[in-house]
Amino acid sequence: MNIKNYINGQFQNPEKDEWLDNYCPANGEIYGQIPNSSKTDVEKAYKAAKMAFPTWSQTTLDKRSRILIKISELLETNLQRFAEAESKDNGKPVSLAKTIDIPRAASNFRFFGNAITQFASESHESVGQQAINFTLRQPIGVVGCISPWNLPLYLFTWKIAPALASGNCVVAKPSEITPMTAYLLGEICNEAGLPEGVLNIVHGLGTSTGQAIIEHPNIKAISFTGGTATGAHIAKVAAPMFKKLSLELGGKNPNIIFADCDYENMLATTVNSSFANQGQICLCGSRIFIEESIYEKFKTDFVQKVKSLKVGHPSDDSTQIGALVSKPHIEKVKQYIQIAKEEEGKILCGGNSISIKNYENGYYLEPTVIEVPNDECRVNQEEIFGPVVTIMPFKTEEEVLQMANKVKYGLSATLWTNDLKRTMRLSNQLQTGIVWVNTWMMRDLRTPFGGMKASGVGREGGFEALRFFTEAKNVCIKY
Ligand code: TXE
Repeated sequence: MNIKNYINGQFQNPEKDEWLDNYCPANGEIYGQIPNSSKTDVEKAYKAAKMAFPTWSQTTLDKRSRILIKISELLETNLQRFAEAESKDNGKPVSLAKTIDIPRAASNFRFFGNAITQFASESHESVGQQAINFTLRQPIGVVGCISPWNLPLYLFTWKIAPALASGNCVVAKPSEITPMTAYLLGEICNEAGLPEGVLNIVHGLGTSTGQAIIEHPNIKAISFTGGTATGAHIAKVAAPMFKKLSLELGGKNPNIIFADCDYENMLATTVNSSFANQGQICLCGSRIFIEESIYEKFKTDFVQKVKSLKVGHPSDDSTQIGALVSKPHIEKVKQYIQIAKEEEGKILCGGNSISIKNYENGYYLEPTVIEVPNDECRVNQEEIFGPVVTIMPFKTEEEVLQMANKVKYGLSATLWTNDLKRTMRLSNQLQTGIVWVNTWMMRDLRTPFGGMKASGVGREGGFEALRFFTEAKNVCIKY
């Protein structure tokens, strides 16, 4: 199935008629083409957004909210269709897309449709000076949203929904590897009555289409989720143009397990936090540190559970691990397994590609557990972003804290303990934007989401996102 750009409410071919192949990771076959949009297409999208801005930014909050909630409802009505499309494009199990990705995309629109009706700005009375200040929170204008392939519609809408709710018009680009659900979203936006030009979706490579968005002099804010190297490049391009930037980048998150934890709950959640979505979530706990006294027990139980995970075709209901997203990506992940061996890591289970009957060319990999000799080896420091985790024991709280913080990333950390004082000490000292205690990936959309260090700049979620997508203007009135 071929897809098109969505510009000014219409589906359009790219001006230069350049196309990219779209692969199905489950069988390795090309199943459609997508535009590789040029600067000209991005300019068209920008112009449509600019034209739409005066009216959309003056549309009442009630009306904006109703339209966003309508989009949310339509996504729910089309759950099966969207989940199948997401799975076909990305390789994730349909069951996962149906329970996580698409419901969350719907929640993003519902949440920000509601949040904008509760968003308020500050006022400051200058006591003794007969003056009052108040803050106007005004939409920025035309903003750019660029998203990755791991949670395609989920992350695409996580940016678009707050941008639209706060009155901006958007030029958005999904990952060229997983463009399908973003394409389908255009149809839903028309059906929900989103005025033309308010949201424009252009498809293509990061280096052509994405580059044209970040370089555009009048696209004044960029919200990006993706790799750290790309984030650094975007920052370099955007900084001299003084664009507002929100960057959600990679992670290499510690999962710290103390002997006093609720063991069964920890074990089940750790399997999930290691391998959900084939380990392709920036929040996956890919470095597992276990307190020495339970290390051997954990090792045996964990490996046994991981070995029983079913790798299979994404549309098979019993599949727990689907296909990785692309051929280059599975090659990259396999290279890390090789590096682990060279670094004297011990492969406790997994490590090999899997051939699934009738889908022999799909990108399937066994979930892999590596026992590492130290925390400084490459597989423990670099983001692999696949179904691969490392495990190693620790002796003391101080030691594990030091290892947890000794990476360039700082997105999230998971802590398993029932000791409240320890929870507080570590939560204070972990250098991450998110700390989960006795749980993983439990999300409340009102909370600030994002990372420190090489994991990014800024926070998304709740009012943080609405603040990002607005300019604060202070008005001071002397009376
Ligand atoms: O991401 P890219 P890639 C990590 C993960 C992965 C690595 C690289 O480790 O192996 O990043 O993945 C667009 N101007 N994460 O190469 O390239 C691109 O088209 C503007 C973590 O697939 O960063 C896509 O839409 N845009 C991550 C988006 O950026 C550009 C999720 C992300 O692609 C661009 C995915 C440019 N010059 C990968 N170049 C997470 N944090 O969740 C690329 N893009």
